[in-house]
Amino acid sequence: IPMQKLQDIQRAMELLSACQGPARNIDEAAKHRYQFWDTQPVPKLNEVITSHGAIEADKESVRQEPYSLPQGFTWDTLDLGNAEVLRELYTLLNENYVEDNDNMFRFDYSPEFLLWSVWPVLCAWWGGGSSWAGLSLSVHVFLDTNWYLFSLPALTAGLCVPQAGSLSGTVGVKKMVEINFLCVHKKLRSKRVAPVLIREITRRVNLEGIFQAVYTAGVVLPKPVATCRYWHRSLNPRKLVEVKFSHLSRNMTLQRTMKLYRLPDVTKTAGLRPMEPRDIKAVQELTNSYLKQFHLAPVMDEEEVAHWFLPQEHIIDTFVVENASGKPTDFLSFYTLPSTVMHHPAHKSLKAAYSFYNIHTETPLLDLMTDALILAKLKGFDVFNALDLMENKTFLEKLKFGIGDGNLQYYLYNWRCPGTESEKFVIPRT
Ligand code: MYA
Repeated sequence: IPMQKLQDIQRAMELLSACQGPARNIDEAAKHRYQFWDTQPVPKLNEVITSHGAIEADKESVRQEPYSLPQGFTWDTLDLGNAEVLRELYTLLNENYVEDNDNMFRFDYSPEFLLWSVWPVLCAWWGGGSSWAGLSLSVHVFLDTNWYLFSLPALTAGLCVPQAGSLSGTVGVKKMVEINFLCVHKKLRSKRVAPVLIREITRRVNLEGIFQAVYTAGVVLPKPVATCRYWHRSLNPRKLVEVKFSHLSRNMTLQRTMKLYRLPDVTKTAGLRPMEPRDIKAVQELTNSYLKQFHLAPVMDEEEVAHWFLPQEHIIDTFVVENASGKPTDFLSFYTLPSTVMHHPAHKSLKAAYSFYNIHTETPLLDLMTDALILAKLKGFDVFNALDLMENKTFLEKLKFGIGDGNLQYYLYNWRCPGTESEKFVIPRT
């Protein structure tokens, strides 16, 4: 093939990759032109970072008017205390939110889970608790009728980030928001709507005097601060094979696979019991002191600990280990996030447990996580998922987790700091 032709093909492929949306890996990202992200206070992909700190100074004056939208669209503030509104948010996400690479499964966040997950907005900024006043930070757009198109709730996170100095040096606490649930209706994709949503949420967050954010994405944007990978532990191998979530390995029959993943019927750690309100203080102390060893981690007050960890059926499970003198010394937690099985005649839903925070001081982590698997199995989950962050790499293979096929990239908005390994990193997502 003549050289000119090769160059034309290469150029065409580059253009194609730019049109195909954001990059899924670093090689694609190197060729992608970030029309929007290049205008934002985030480090460039090829930037070598040795310093720590804000990329742009806190704004003294923030634009007061919302960003303009095409005709027929208006910004709307959701009252998630209204069951009907909550249902509409649920439907939007249920039909349009994140899918796996092969478009076989799509997250199916339950309405109750969404309330749990977007809660920090309510209390952290408005002290609103039951009044739901904080929901003005949820950004939605809808067309003439009540048809919701986009959502982008913001959550707060008091995040412990390394300040000036080395990553392992002195740490400071920076107040930032956590952004999640960015979603554009399938019919409106690739029309540059996402940048408008991101600009608007940034403006609203800035109005609250906050100028940093943390978020994750499956795609590569400028510039990840850490890269994590999901691992999956089969609990119900028959169903996982039937829905093609997993495949039988070579030389394995279904019977042998089921035997391989079999778990005991009872947990092994003495003193393991569901967390109760009387444990809040102890769980807070355990969490904050354990998390200090990591480069980037949240700092939680008692109210946040109560919210994130007190068990709620079909949302969050937390079990503490109580020692002989009645003191909680360790705990495990996992949340419930099913996925819709998109194309199977019989199975419509995959019940997945996601590892949340697992804090150990006296019980070996391996024992704690074995019990997490047993409990998840007893509760009818099909699969137990965990990221390879914190100390998770020490148990993933031993407990027969298999590696997943996509990375989860972690980002900081308007904060420059060197990247960190997943082991030094904590923020399991919901
Ligand atoms: S991650 C979950 C994201 N949601 C989904 O994957 C659900 C299914 N997909 C969709 O709904 C759409 O495809 C989305 C993009 C909405 C993702 N994060 O409108 P477009 C850039 C950030 O034409 P669409 C989560 O929720 C892309 O590179 N940017 O594209 C965390 C391009 O920019 P550039 C993304 O496909 C969200 C531009 O958008 C993402 O119709 C954190 C194209 O826009 C992504 N996941 O819509 C948000 N995907 O030209 C950032 C694509 O530069 C928060 N793009 O390449 C930042 C902090 C804000 C607060 C700051 C406060 C201080």
